[in-house]
Amino acid sequence: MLLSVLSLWCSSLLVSVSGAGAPEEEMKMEVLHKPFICHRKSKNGDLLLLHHEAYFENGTLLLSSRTIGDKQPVWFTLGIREGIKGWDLGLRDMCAGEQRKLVIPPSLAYGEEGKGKIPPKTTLTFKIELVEIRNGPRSHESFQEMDLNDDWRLSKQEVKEYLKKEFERHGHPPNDTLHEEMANDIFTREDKNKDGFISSREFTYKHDEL
Ligand SMILES: *[C@@H]1O[C@H](CO)[C@@H](O)[C@H](O)[C@H]1NC(C)=O
Ligand SMILES: *[C@@H]1O[C@H](CO)[C@@H](O)[C@H](O)[C@H]1NC(C)=O
Ligand SMILES: [Ca+2]
Ligand SMILES: [Ca+2]
Repeated sequence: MLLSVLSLWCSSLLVSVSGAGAPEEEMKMEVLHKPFICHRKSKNGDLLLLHHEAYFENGTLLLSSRTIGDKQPVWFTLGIREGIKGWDLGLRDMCAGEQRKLVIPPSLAYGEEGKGKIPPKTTLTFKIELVEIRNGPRSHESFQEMDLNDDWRLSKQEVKEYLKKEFERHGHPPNDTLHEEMANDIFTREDKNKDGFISSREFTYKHDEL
């Protein structure tokens, strides 16, 4: 009883949120498999390693990451419009090991024009398997890891420390001259207001893509 009331409430909410007119423009998401254990759920800024298959509405397979290129899953950064809008919306709060089906209308995919083999106004169905989630380079967690004195801004020294650690983690000997050069380069690009620090805001927002 409670459940049916809840789902009724949710679906009416959905309709009111999606707004006037075009209910056919809504994306449909279905969970095909939910793993038993879920340590964390995907959020914007995360790096997602995933397999994907895309189908046309008539059921024809458009492409599959399992058969193209090196047949490996691909990395995708969530929430920065790296791919189509439908992916940014449909791959949130997802667990590693989870499988989803997304039916994505053209407005959230390749639109009125289409692209390559995708005709104009195409609804695409994706089957996505999320293999792994990692902190994106622009994530809150990465910032906190770099901000050694917790003052919510990164000094050049903190950036150099981070570069040194990253080098060691990947088996390269640290190189002060090189880290200094890299840090200078990073500050030239990222320290927008030239106050000598990269603020959490300067760090988090990708400047061109949003
Ligand atoms: C299915 O639709 C796509 C896109 O419109 C088209 O390229 C493909 O030939 C169709 N396949 C069949 C079997 O009709
Ligand atoms: C350190 O980096 C500098 C600048 O890139 C380079 O010229 C130098 O050869 C490097 N030193 C070592 C020991 O790798
Ligand atoms: Ca700091
Ligand atoms: Ca700054």
